[in-house]
Amino acid sequence: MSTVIEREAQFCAHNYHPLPVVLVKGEGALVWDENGREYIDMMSAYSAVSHGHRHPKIIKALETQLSRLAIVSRSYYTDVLADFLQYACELFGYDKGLPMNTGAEGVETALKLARKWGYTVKKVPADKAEIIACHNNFHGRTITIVGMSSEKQYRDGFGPFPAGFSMIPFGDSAALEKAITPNTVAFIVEPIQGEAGIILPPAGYLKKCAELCKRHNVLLIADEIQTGLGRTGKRLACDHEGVKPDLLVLGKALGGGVLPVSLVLADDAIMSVLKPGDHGSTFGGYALAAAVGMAALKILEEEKLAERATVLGERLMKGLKSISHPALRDIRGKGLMIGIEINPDIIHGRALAEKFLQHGILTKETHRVVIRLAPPLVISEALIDRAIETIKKIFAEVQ
Ligand code: IF1
Repeated sequence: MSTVIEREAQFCAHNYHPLPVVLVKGEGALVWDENGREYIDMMSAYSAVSHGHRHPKIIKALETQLSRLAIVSRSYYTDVLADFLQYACELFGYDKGLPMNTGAEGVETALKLARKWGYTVKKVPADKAEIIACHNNFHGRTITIVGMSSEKQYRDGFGPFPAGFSMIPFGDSAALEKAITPNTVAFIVEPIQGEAGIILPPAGYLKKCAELCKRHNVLLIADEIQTGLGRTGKRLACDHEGVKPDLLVLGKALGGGVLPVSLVLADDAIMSVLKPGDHGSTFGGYALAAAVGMAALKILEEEKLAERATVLGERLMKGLKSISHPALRDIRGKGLMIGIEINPDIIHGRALAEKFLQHGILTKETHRVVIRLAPPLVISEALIDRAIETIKKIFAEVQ
């Protein structure tokens, strides 16, 4: 009788290389495998589970809505979408939101809005709109988005790519100024680069980029799909610099750890370029998503998840920085978005992630040399301390 792992390997495309564990239950910051073994989740499904696994208020909102209506499509109104979008617009200070599902769909929506705004408002010549992105960005996996990626593996075999995209070094505002042309309609950036290995830009970088975008009539698109919703210790990572992007893209944790929910927020000057039928999605803004998205935002505020990320992030960072080991190259991050960079000559990221697993911690390496630590923002101090003690033990074992 083949195991679950063997059958997933047989019937699922091999587009991932999962760690050797079969997870069956989650609660808060803990998950359990098929043998009943407990793990501290320090990955939160790539920051989609900031509210913790199966947050009671998320489950309640989902079950309540599910008992009434799941989806009718945006061909009709429902009694929950306006509540969700009004709450989001008032919370983040925008006129309107365009609801989608995955982060990539949110990014694609922002790119389309920027291009159409470029042609109808900025009067860029037809099909000449240019969008600037950063080297080592990660904005999703669609052909357009990997077309503006510098990561070879994300592009190989998927060309040709759409025109109208250029890339500049992350963290260098002078490079942005040089790259802007009269046809530039937008600059898209992650306030902290996640997949690239938790890369923080120099202080003031985002503010400088916002000023340059304003000066050159270029839209600033902030991809806060991973950094947003409290993860870095503020409601949005842009809040650390008081930057208000023209287009704000949210995702991951907006789905409360149960559904894919993404959202693009903008003011009417931009949103009004879209007419009925210009853009859409079967599930975008459906009743379940609106109910869960509303609950996710309310919990963010009521349980002060951003403040928790600051306090618990400092505790975790302090504990990690007390570890000294030749394999440790750098420990960096903001709030509860932390990366441990290691020397791959001593131990590879994957091997270290497997050691973490053996010691009861779920995490994942990125680019072989960074272990990402991003637990649910609801994690307790006790579990943070247990994770620190465990990580100390792990490094004590690494030769
Ligand atoms: C994979 C990365 C994390 C994202 C940002 C948009 C998206 C993501 C800043 C797209 C998604 C996920 C995708 C997942 C692995 C994971 C990841 F390593 F790929 F980059 F988290 F760091 N913007 N990130 O981080 O959102 O369409 O996935 O909902 O593709 O392997 P999505």
